[in-house]
Amino acid sequence: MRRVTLTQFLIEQQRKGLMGADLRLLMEVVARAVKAIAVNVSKGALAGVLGEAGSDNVQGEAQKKLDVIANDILIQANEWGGHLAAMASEEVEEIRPIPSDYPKGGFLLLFDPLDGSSNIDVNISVGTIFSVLRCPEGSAAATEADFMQPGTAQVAAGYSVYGPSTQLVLTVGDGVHGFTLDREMGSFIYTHPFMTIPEDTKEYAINASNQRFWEPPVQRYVAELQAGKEGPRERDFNMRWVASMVADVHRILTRGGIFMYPLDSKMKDKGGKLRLMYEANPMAMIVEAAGGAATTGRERILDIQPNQLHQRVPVVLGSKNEVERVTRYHLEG
Ligand code: AHM
Ligand code: MG
Repeated sequence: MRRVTLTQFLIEQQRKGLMGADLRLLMEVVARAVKAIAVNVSKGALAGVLGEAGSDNVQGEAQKKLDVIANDILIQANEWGGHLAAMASEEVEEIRPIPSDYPKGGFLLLFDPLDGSSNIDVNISVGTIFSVLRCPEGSAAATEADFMQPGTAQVAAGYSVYGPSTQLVLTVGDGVHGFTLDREMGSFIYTHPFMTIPEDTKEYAINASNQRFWEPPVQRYVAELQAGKEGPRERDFNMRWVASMVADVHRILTRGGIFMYPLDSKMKDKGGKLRLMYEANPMAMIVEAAGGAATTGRERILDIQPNQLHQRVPVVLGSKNEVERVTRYHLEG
Protein backbone atom coordinates (compact mmCIF):
# COMPACT_ATOMS: atom_id res chain seq x y z
CA MET A 1 0.00 0.00 0.00
CA ARG A 2 1.30 3.47 -0.90
CA ARG A 3 2.04 5.44 2.26
CA VAL A 4 0.78 8.97 1.87
CA THR A 5 2.31 11.50 4.24
CA LEU A 6 0.52 14.56 5.59
CA THR A 7 2.76 16.69 3.36
CA GLN A 8 1.70 14.79 0.24
CA PHE A 9 -1.94 14.88 1.30
CA LEU A 10 -1.86 18.64 1.79
CA ILE A 11 -0.16 19.23 -1.57
CA GLU A 12 -2.82 17.12 -3.26
CA GLN A 13 -5.55 19.11 -1.49
CA GLN A 14 -3.94 22.29 -2.81
CA ARG A 15 -3.78 20.88 -6.35
CA LYS A 16 -7.50 20.07 -6.15
CA GLY A 17 -8.12 23.72 -5.27
CA LEU A 18 -9.33 22.89 -1.75
CA MET A 19 -6.74 25.05 0.01
CA GLY A 20 -4.17 27.71 -0.81
CA ALA A 21 -0.42 27.37 -0.26
CA ASP A 22 -0.54 29.63 2.79
CA LEU A 23 -3.13 27.47 4.58
CA ARG A 24 -1.21 24.34 3.59
CA LEU A 25 1.97 25.69 5.12
CA LEU A 26 0.11 26.75 8.26
CA MET A 27 -1.18 23.18 8.63
CA GLU A 28 2.40 21.93 8.30
CA VAL A 29 3.54 24.21 11.11
CA VAL A 30 0.68 23.15 13.37
CA ALA A 31 1.49 19.48 12.65
CA ARG A 32 5.14 20.10 13.53
CA ALA A 33 4.11 21.64 16.85
CA VAL A 34 1.83 18.65 17.51
CA LYS A 35 4.81 16.31 17.01
CA ALA A 36 6.85 18.29 19.52
CA ILE A 37 3.97 18.19 22.03
CA ALA A 38 3.62 14.42 21.46
CA VAL A 39 7.30 13.94 22.34
CA ASN A 40 6.86 15.82 25.62
CA VAL A 41 3.59 14.08 26.52
CA SER A 42 5.04 10.63 25.85
CA LYS A 43 8.13 11.19 28.04
CA GLY A 44 5.91 11.85 31.06
CA ALA A 45 7.67 11.46 34.38
CA LEU A 46 11.02 10.77 32.65
CA ALA A 47 11.19 14.38 31.48
CA GLY A 48 9.76 15.83 34.70
CA VAL A 49 6.80 17.26 32.78
CA LEU A 50 4.00 15.94 35.00
CA GLY A 51 2.28 17.86 37.78
CA GLU A 52 1.22 21.42 38.43
CA ALA A 53 2.98 24.43 36.93
CA GLY A 54 2.13 26.48 40.02
CA SER A 55 0.10 29.07 38.06
CA ASP A 56 -3.54 29.68 37.07
CA ASN A 57 -4.81 30.29 33.55
CA VAL A 58 -7.42 32.81 32.40
CA GLN A 59 -10.25 30.48 33.48
CA GLY A 60 -8.81 30.38 37.00
CA GLU A 61 -7.82 26.73 36.52
CA ALA A 62 -4.51 25.43 37.84
CA GLN A 63 -2.13 24.96 34.93
CA LYS A 64 -0.27 21.72 34.54
CA LYS A 65 3.35 21.84 33.41
CA LEU A 66 2.34 20.24 30.13
CA ASP A 67 -0.37 22.88 29.55
CA VAL A 68 2.35 25.51 29.67
CA ILE A 69 4.83 23.49 27.58
CA ALA A 70 2.24 22.75 24.87
CA ASN A 71 1.15 26.38 24.77
CA ASP A 72 4.76 27.58 24.38
CA ILE A 73 5.45 25.04 21.63
CA LEU A 74 2.41 26.15 19.60
CA ILE A 75 3.19 29.84 20.00
CA GLN A 76 6.88 29.51 19.20
CA ALA A 77 6.30 27.26 16.19
CA ASN A 78 3.67 29.54 14.70
CA GLU A 79 4.75 33.08 15.44
CA TRP A 80 7.64 33.23 12.97
CA GLY A 81 5.98 31.19 10.20
CA GLY A 82 4.53 34.21 8.38
CA HIS A 83 1.01 32.80 7.99
CA LEU A 84 -0.72 34.40 10.94
CA ALA A 85 -1.98 37.82 11.99
CA ALA A 86 -2.53 36.68 15.58
CA MET A 87 -3.17 33.70 17.84
CA ALA A 88 -5.43 32.97 20.79
CA SER A 89 -5.04 30.23 23.36
CA GLU A 90 -7.07 28.76 26.20
CA GLU A 91 -4.07 29.38 28.40
CA VAL A 92 -3.64 33.10 27.62
CA GLU A 93 -6.15 35.81 28.49
CA GLU A 94 -5.38 38.26 25.66
CA ILE A 95 -4.90 37.51 21.99
CA ARG A 96 -1.30 37.24 20.89
CA PRO A 97 -0.51 39.41 17.86
CA ILE A 98 2.50 38.38 15.79
CA PRO A 99 5.59 40.26 17.04
CA SER A 100 6.66 43.13 14.79
CA ASP A 101 9.98 41.50 13.84
CA TYR A 102 8.19 38.61 12.08
CA PRO A 103 6.22 38.71 8.81
CA LYS A 104 2.43 38.60 9.18
CA GLY A 105 -0.10 36.52 7.27
CA GLY A 106 -3.83 36.46 6.75
CA PHE A 107 -4.96 33.83 9.27
CA LEU A 108 -5.95 33.70 12.92
CA LEU A 109 -5.11 30.54 14.85
CA LEU A 110 -6.96 29.55 18.02
CA PHE A 111 -6.09 26.57 20.16
CA ASP A 112 -6.54 24.59 23.32
CA PRO A 113 -2.93 23.44 23.63
CA LEU A 114 -3.60 20.46 25.89
CA ASP A 115 -7.20 19.45 26.27
CA GLY A 116 -8.20 17.04 29.01
CA SER A 117 -5.30 18.08 31.19
CA SER A 118 -6.80 16.42 34.30
CA ASN A 119 -5.75 13.19 32.56
CA ILE A 120 -2.07 14.06 32.15
CA ASP A 121 -0.84 12.75 35.47
CA VAL A 122 -2.77 9.48 35.16
CA ASN A 123 -1.42 8.60 31.71
CA ILE A 124 -4.75 8.81 29.89
CA SER A 125 -5.20 10.34 26.43
CA VAL A 126 -5.05 14.13 26.06
CA GLY A 127 -5.00 16.24 22.92
CA THR A 128 -4.64 19.57 21.15
CA ILE A 129 -7.59 21.32 19.45
CA PHE A 130 -7.20 24.10 16.86
CA SER A 131 -9.32 26.38 14.69
CA VAL A 132 -8.29 28.64 11.80
CA LEU A 133 -10.13 31.82 10.82
CA ARG A 134 -9.30 34.43 8.21
CA CYS A 135 -8.26 37.78 9.61
CA PRO A 136 -10.80 40.26 8.20
CA GLU A 137 -9.24 42.22 5.38
CA GLY A 138 -7.67 45.51 6.16
CA SER A 139 -6.67 44.66 9.74
CA ALA A 140 -3.13 45.95 9.90
CA ALA A 141 -2.83 44.92 13.54
CA ALA A 142 -5.20 42.15 14.55
CA THR A 143 -7.44 42.83 17.53
CA GLU A 144 -9.74 40.64 19.59
CA ALA A 145 -12.66 41.95 17.51
CA ASP A 146 -11.16 40.23 14.45
CA PHE A 147 -11.63 36.88 16.21
CA MET A 148 -15.35 37.42 16.83
CA GLN A 149 -16.50 35.28 13.89
CA PRO A 150 -18.99 32.41 14.00
CA GLY A 151 -17.76 28.85 13.56
CA THR A 152 -19.14 28.79 10.01
CA ALA A 153 -16.27 31.16 9.11
CA GLN A 154 -13.59 28.61 10.07
CA VAL A 155 -11.37 27.67 7.12
CA ALA A 156 -9.82 24.71 8.89
CA ALA A 157 -10.14 22.85 12.16
CA GLY A 158 -8.47 19.88 13.72
CA TYR A 159 -7.26 18.07 16.77
CA SER A 160 -4.57 15.68 17.78
CA VAL A 161 -4.98 12.91 20.29
CA TYR A 162 -1.96 11.72 22.26
CA GLY A 163 -3.05 8.16 23.00
CA PRO A 164 -1.43 4.77 22.44
CA SER A 165 -0.60 6.33 19.07
CA THR A 166 -0.59 10.03 18.20
CA GLN A 167 -3.23 10.93 15.64
CA LEU A 168 -4.00 14.16 13.85
CA VAL A 169 -7.49 14.74 12.46
CA LEU A 170 -8.32 17.72 10.32
CA THR A 171 -10.77 19.25 7.90
CA VAL A 172 -10.61 22.15 5.50
CA GLY A 173 -14.30 21.61 4.71
CA ASP A 174 -13.94 18.69 2.30
CA GLY A 175 -14.35 15.69 4.61
CA VAL A 176 -12.46 14.71 7.72
CA HIS A 177 -9.04 13.09 7.39
CA GLY A 178 -6.98 11.25 9.99
CA PHE A 179 -3.23 10.71 10.18
CA THR A 180 -1.13 8.54 12.49
CA LEU A 181 2.32 9.62 13.64
CA ASP A 182 5.09 7.26 12.56
CA ARG A 183 7.50 8.05 15.38
CA GLU A 184 10.54 6.47 13.73
CA MET A 185 10.03 8.41 10.50
CA GLY A 186 8.80 11.53 12.27
CA SER A 187 5.94 11.94 9.82
CA PHE A 188 2.18 11.77 9.89
CA ILE A 189 0.81 9.03 7.62
CA TYR A 190 -2.66 9.26 6.06
CA THR A 191 -4.45 6.35 7.74
CA HIS A 192 -8.10 7.43 8.04
CA PRO A 193 -9.54 8.97 4.85
CA PHE A 194 -13.00 10.54 4.94
CA MET A 195 -13.96 9.66 8.50
CA THR A 196 -17.72 9.53 8.94
CA ILE A 197 -20.07 9.37 11.90
CA PRO A 198 -22.99 6.94 11.58
CA GLU A 199 -26.38 8.62 12.02
CA ASP A 200 -27.44 6.19 14.73
CA THR A 201 -25.55 4.92 17.74
CA LYS A 202 -25.83 2.93 20.95
CA GLU A 203 -23.13 4.86 22.84
CA TYR A 204 -23.26 8.09 24.77
CA ALA A 205 -20.72 10.16 26.69
CA ILE A 206 -21.64 12.49 29.56
CA ASN A 207 -20.25 13.23 33.00
CA ALA A 208 -23.06 11.54 34.93
CA SER A 209 -21.83 12.94 38.26
CA ASN A 210 -23.49 16.20 37.22
CA GLN A 211 -26.89 14.56 36.77
CA ARG A 212 -28.59 16.43 39.62
CA PHE A 213 -27.66 19.74 37.92
CA TRP A 214 -28.96 18.90 34.42
CA GLU A 215 -31.95 20.57 32.83
CA PRO A 216 -35.16 18.51 32.24
CA PRO A 217 -34.52 17.78 28.51
CA VAL A 218 -31.15 16.16 29.30
CA GLN A 219 -32.65 14.31 32.28
CA ARG A 220 -35.34 12.94 29.98
CA TYR A 221 -32.93 11.95 27.21
CA VAL A 222 -30.44 10.17 29.48
CA ALA A 223 -33.22 8.45 31.48
CA GLU A 224 -34.55 7.03 28.22
CA LEU A 225 -31.11 5.73 27.26
CA GLN A 226 -30.63 4.19 30.68
CA ALA A 227 -34.02 2.48 30.50
CA GLY A 228 -32.56 0.40 27.65
CA LYS A 229 -34.61 -2.35 25.97
CA GLU A 230 -37.43 -1.92 28.46
CA GLY A 231 -37.72 1.84 27.83
CA PRO A 232 -39.08 3.92 24.94
CA ARG A 233 -35.87 3.50 22.91
CA GLU A 234 -36.27 -0.30 22.96
CA ARG A 235 -32.54 -0.97 22.92
CA ASP A 236 -29.61 -0.92 25.33
CA PHE A 237 -27.10 1.93 25.27
CA ASN A 238 -23.54 1.88 26.58
CA MET A 239 -21.79 4.80 28.26
CA ARG A 240 -18.16 5.98 27.97
CA TRP A 241 -16.54 9.09 29.47
CA VAL A 242 -12.79 9.71 29.09
CA ALA A 243 -12.94 13.31 30.38
CA SER A 244 -10.74 14.37 27.46
CA MET A 245 -13.00 15.88 24.82
CA VAL A 246 -10.51 14.94 22.10
CA ALA A 247 -10.60 11.28 23.09
CA ASP A 248 -14.39 11.21 23.47
CA VAL A 249 -14.88 12.92 20.09
CA HIS A 250 -12.26 10.70 18.47
CA ARG A 251 -14.18 7.61 19.59
CA ILE A 252 -17.33 9.07 18.05
CA LEU A 253 -15.51 9.72 14.77
CA THR A 254 -14.27 6.16 14.82
CA ARG A 255 -17.50 4.33 15.64
CA GLY A 256 -20.33 6.79 16.31
CA GLY A 257 -21.84 8.06 19.52
CA ILE A 258 -23.12 11.20 21.18
CA PHE A 259 -21.07 13.51 23.43
CA MET A 260 -22.75 15.97 25.78
CA TYR A 261 -21.47 18.65 28.10
CA PRO A 262 -24.86 20.29 28.55
CA LEU A 263 -25.83 23.42 30.40
CA ASP A 264 -26.36 22.67 34.07
CA SER A 265 -27.41 24.70 37.09
CA LYS A 266 -23.82 24.73 38.41
CA MET A 267 -22.51 26.24 35.17
CA LYS A 268 -25.45 28.43 34.27
CA ASP A 269 -23.72 31.75 35.00
CA LYS A 270 -20.76 30.76 32.87
CA GLY A 271 -22.89 29.50 29.96
CA GLY A 272 -21.46 25.96 29.99
CA LYS A 273 -18.19 24.15 30.62
CA LEU A 274 -16.49 24.00 27.24
CA ARG A 275 -15.08 26.98 25.38
CA LEU A 276 -16.73 28.02 22.12
CA MET A 277 -13.86 29.29 20.04
CA TYR A 278 -11.14 26.69 20.51
CA GLU A 279 -13.09 23.63 21.72
CA ALA A 280 -16.72 23.62 20.55
CA ASN A 281 -16.31 25.35 17.16
CA PRO A 282 -13.44 23.25 15.78
CA MET A 283 -15.06 20.03 17.03
CA ALA A 284 -18.42 21.11 15.56
CA MET A 285 -16.80 21.80 12.18
CA ILE A 286 -15.17 18.37 12.20
CA VAL A 287 -18.30 16.56 13.36
CA GLU A 288 -20.49 18.25 10.72
CA ALA A 289 -17.91 17.55 7.98
CA ALA A 290 -18.08 13.88 9.04
CA GLY A 291 -21.88 13.81 8.66
CA GLY A 292 -22.75 14.38 12.33
CA ALA A 293 -24.40 17.31 14.08
CA ALA A 294 -23.39 19.73 16.83
CA THR A 295 -25.71 21.97 18.85
CA THR A 296 -25.92 23.63 22.24
CA GLY A 297 -29.19 21.76 22.73
CA ARG A 298 -30.96 24.83 21.40
CA GLU A 299 -28.99 26.08 18.39
CA ARG A 300 -26.31 25.01 15.95
CA ILE A 301 -22.90 25.67 17.52
CA LEU A 302 -21.37 26.93 14.26
CA ASP A 303 -24.02 29.67 13.98
CA ILE A 304 -23.21 31.32 17.32
CA GLN A 305 -21.91 34.87 17.01
CA PRO A 306 -19.18 35.04 19.66
CA ASN A 307 -18.78 38.07 21.87
CA GLN A 308 -15.90 36.93 24.06
CA LEU A 309 -12.69 35.09 23.27
CA HIS A 310 -13.06 32.65 26.15
CA GLN A 311 -16.83 32.30 26.13
CA ARG A 312 -18.35 28.97 27.11
CA VAL A 313 -21.19 27.02 25.54
CA PRO A 314 -23.16 23.83 26.18
CA VAL A 315 -22.14 21.10 23.72
CA VAL A 316 -24.15 18.22 22.24
CA LEU A 317 -22.45 16.56 19.27
CA GLY A 318 -22.06 13.33 17.35
CA SER A 319 -24.46 10.95 15.59
CA LYS A 320 -27.04 13.06 13.81
CA ASN A 321 -30.26 11.37 14.86
CA GLU A 322 -29.31 11.43 18.54
CA VAL A 323 -28.19 15.09 18.48
CA GLU A 324 -31.43 16.01 16.73
CA ARG A 325 -33.42 14.15 19.38
CA VAL A 326 -31.68 15.94 22.28
CA THR A 327 -32.16 19.26 20.52
CA ARG A 328 -35.83 18.51 19.92
CA TYR A 329 -36.31 17.72 23.63
CA HIS A 330 -34.81 21.13 24.48
CA LEU A 331 -36.92 23.00 21.96
CA GLU A 332 -40.12 21.20 23.02
CA GLY A 333 -39.34 22.43 26.32
P1 AHM B 1 -9.62 21.45 29.86
O1 AHM B 1 -9.54 22.17 28.55
O2 AHM B 1 -9.30 22.35 31.02
O3 AHM B 1 -8.85 20.18 29.88
O4 AHM B 1 -11.19 21.10 30.13
C1 AHM B 1 -11.96 20.52 29.11
C2 AHM B 1 -12.25 19.08 29.45
C3 AHM B 1 -12.76 18.32 28.25
O5 AHM B 1 -11.70 17.74 27.56
C4 AHM B 1 -13.63 17.26 28.89
O6 AHM B 1 -14.66 16.86 28.04
C5 AHM B 1 -14.14 17.93 30.12
O7 AHM B 1 -13.26 19.02 30.39
C6 AHM B 1 -14.12 17.00 31.29
O8 AHM B 1 -14.85 17.54 32.31
P2 AHM B 1 -15.10 16.79 33.69
O9 AHM B 1 -13.88 17.04 34.50
O10 AHM B 1 -16.34 17.42 34.23
O11 AHM B 1 -15.28 15.32 33.41
MG1 MG C 1 -9.88 21.99 26.82
